[in-house]
Amino acid sequence: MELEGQQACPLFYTEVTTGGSSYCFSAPDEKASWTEASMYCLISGGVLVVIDDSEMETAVRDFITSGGKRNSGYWTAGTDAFRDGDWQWETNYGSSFEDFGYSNWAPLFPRRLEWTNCMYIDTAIGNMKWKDASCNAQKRFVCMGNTR
Ligand SMILES: [Ca+2]
Repeated sequence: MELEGQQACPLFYTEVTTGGSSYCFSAPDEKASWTEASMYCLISGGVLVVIDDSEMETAVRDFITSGGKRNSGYWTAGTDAFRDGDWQWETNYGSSFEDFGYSNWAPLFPRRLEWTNCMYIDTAIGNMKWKDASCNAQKRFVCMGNTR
């Protein structure tokens, strides 16, 4: 957590700079369902993380790794709850959705099952690939805040 300087991120968010871009991330030390995680991010002043490209994914990975929070899964804003197999990011505080422009699924994922509708980053495997799971599963999560 960065408390010095201009405080570029919301309170309790950490600024991560990768490739000239800055991001604000937060990962509470607890687990929640996907919907609970989304609400938690809203209340804390952010949203579940959206991964637009490989550079941003690197920033998310660096953040997770720097926290020493490996061997877990982290919810992102990715979901195919509306149409199975049609993966989208929840954006604008749940009011709109955008198609995945970039993805990094683990081999054999997503499984395209009606009951696995939320996307998480699996840190149990070293390269942090993406997987789908039941949205009711309890996982850690990464919130993204706006940089000021
Ligand atoms: Ca699904």
